[in-house]
Parts: sequence; structure tokens; C-alpha cells
Amino acid sequence: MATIFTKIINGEIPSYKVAETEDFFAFLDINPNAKGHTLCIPKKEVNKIFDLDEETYIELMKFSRKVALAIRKSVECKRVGMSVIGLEVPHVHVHLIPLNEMKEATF
Ligand code: DGP
Repeated sequence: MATIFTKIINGEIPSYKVAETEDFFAFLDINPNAKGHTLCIPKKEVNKIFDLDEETYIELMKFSRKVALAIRKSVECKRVGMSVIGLEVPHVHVHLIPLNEMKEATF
């Protein structure tokens, strides 16, 4: 059965597309940690990051880097954090999360 993310790539589930190439797709996370939180995925359905073949792994990182640089230009942030969590959806995805410095708490 197709993963939620494959359905997003195929347009069966709507998403806000950020970028697309022949092999990769980037879209906004439905449950963002920050404005501009984006997920980068290979179109190939693979569950875990280290199950990717080496070439796809490297290309996914290159694609994610390009998308992160584009996010940094369009979203106000200090930097863009990158993480691979993968607890929920069994389809490799790289989280790109715009980050800002935390302000000191005031009481
Ligand atoms: P994790 O597997 O823990 O790395 O988190 C999966 C992420 O995928 C989570 O931040 C929410 C996002 N997500 C899950 N379902 C959908 C969906 O249908 N649409 C979008 N845009 N994001 C989704």
C-alpha cells in the first residue's frame, strides 16, 4: 500500500509543494514546528534513511540543502535546522525547520 507521502507526490492528498525534481519532492509539513517547516522526500518509497542506496542518499542531501537555502531566503530565520526523525511516516523524509534564537524568558 502506498504511503501518505507517495499519495502526496501523486496529488491524491493535497499539499503545499515547495520544490520538485524528477526524483525528489519537498512540501510543507502539516504540523509545523515553525513557519516554513518543510519535508524533503525521495519519490522512491523507502522506509528508513539508511535503507536508501548511497546515490539516492547523497542526492537527497543535495536536494535538501538546495531547498534549505531557498527557505532561508524566503522565511525570516537565523538558520535552517535539518533532521531525519521518521517516527511516524514510513517513507524517508528530511525535516527542514527555520530556526531563530530563543529570547530570554522574562517573569
Ligand atoms: P516523523 O515521521 O516523526 O518524522 O514526522 C512525520 C511528519 O510528517 C510530521 O511532522 C507531520 C508530517 N505529516 C504527516 N502526515 C502529513 C500529511 O498528510 N501532509 C503533510 N503535509 N504532512 C504530513
